[in-house]
Amino acid sequence: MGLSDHPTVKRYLEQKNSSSKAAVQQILDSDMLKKLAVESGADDAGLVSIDDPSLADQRQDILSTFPKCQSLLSIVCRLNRNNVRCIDRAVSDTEYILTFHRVNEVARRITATLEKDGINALYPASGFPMDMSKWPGKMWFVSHKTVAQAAGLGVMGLNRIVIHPRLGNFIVLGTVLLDRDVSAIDNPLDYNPCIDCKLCATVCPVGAIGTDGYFNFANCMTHNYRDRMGGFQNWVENIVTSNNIKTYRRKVCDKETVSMWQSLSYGMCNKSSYCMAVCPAGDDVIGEFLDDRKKYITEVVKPLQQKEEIIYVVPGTDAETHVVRKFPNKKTQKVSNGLRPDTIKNFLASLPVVFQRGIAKSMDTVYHFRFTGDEECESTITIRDSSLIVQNDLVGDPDILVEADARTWLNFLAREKNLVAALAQRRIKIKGSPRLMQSFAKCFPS
Ligand code: B12
Repeated sequence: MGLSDHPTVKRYLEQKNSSSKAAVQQILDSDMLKKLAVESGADDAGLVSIDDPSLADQRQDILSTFPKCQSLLSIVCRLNRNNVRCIDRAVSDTEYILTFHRVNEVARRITATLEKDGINALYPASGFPMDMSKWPGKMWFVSHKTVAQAAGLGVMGLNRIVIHPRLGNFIVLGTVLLDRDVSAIDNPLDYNPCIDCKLCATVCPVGAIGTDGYFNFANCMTHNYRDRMGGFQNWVENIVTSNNIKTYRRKVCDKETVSMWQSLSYGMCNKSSYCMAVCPAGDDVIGEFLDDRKKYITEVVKPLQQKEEIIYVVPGTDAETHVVRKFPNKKTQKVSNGLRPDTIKNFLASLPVVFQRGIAKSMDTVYHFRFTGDEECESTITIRDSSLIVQNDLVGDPDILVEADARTWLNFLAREKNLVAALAQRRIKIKGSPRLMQSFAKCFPS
């Protein structure tokens, strides 16, 4: 039997010639897509083109994963507020776990319906799984927040969470990538629903949210995601480096061991997410705050601030100082966040993520780095006025020049290679005061 006589091939050719297939739209009707999203369980939806300028920095990631992508359908699912705000984090975790699943289900339903109609679509997870082969770099190829903003579904507030004009920040986001253009795209909102009350900054136990809009990713992740990714890696290393049960128990208390079990078996749990819990923005949400602010603070904010709990911090971070200063009722536990670059490219990219601006307050130093061996590259790192600038190439006059064999440098960061030995072997060479190296290390603890 030749291929053209095969029953599947025959049916395909018959169908291809039939009128119904010929009617597949080349441009998708936007109202139809949004209706489909709502019928599939979304609370709101919006559309954006892959050519939208705000997606420029992720276009390549998206197209290398789904080369057919022409437009993106952003979807929003509501979170139940009282669960998110509940002092018992298990109650809030239940809401997060179920809503993240719901977004996946909604996106999957939309994708399946479109695929049945001959339209190619693809949905990435709302959160996890992500491409862990990219850890500790960017493991997601679609930033749902950026897509949602471009599609007019909200704007990132001071807490760096997208705030929907009606539902507030109590939303989980998803995206469906579509293989063709749509009849109408949406415009971004013309205002930010964030009311700049700064409650998110006052409630964050690790001080990750600055009142000036600064966000410390690593400090947030170290505490909130203690049971995931880097926190999990640190737990495994605690097991490996414990030669008996007493040592393990000194490093990890029983509560933490069972918490890890819970996250692994039931779904990811968060240690905080308080920034989302206290946000009063959004038409459906703001009433409680505006009607009686004192009551709102007493009922929503204070219980989270006053909660006695363990806060996970990397020693020497701004987070450690913050807990001691602002939350004497909370206890810090010193941990590693597991963020350990495996390439020089990752090392340079991770610097803004782990930078501790409070520690860098009095610094004014230009570092030149020249890497040789496995990865040859040059970079200028300027730490000045509590801020960090990472540039390619050697720019300006440095206060210190560090020349390092790339592999040796990464092993040193992973604490597998001693700096003194590396200096003696001339695998790392320093021209400048070694004190500046110490100050550098203090700005990027992990
Ligand atoms: C990475 C990530 C995090 C990181 C960084 C958060 C951040 N602000 O970017 C951490 C671990 C800290 C985090 C925490 C939380 N997250 Co989160 N997270 C993501 C993820 C995967 C990508 C975020 C993103 O788009 N960043 C890019 C741009 C838009 O943001 P940015 O602030 O400029 O980006 C910086 C960081 O991403 C950072 N960065 C780069 N590489 C790396 C690598 C690592 C390891 C880290 C930590 C950071 C980092 O550098 C970027 C440039 O400055 C998305 C899911 C997705 N696929 O989109 C969910 C998402 C943003 N998270 C979400 C939520 C709900 C949370 C939490 C409340 C925890 C929870 N309960 O799930 C907290 C809130 C913290 C906060 N105030 O932002 C929701 C937000 C929903 C909304 N309404 O906006 C999303 C959209 C998931 C979803 N499907 O809804 N998250």
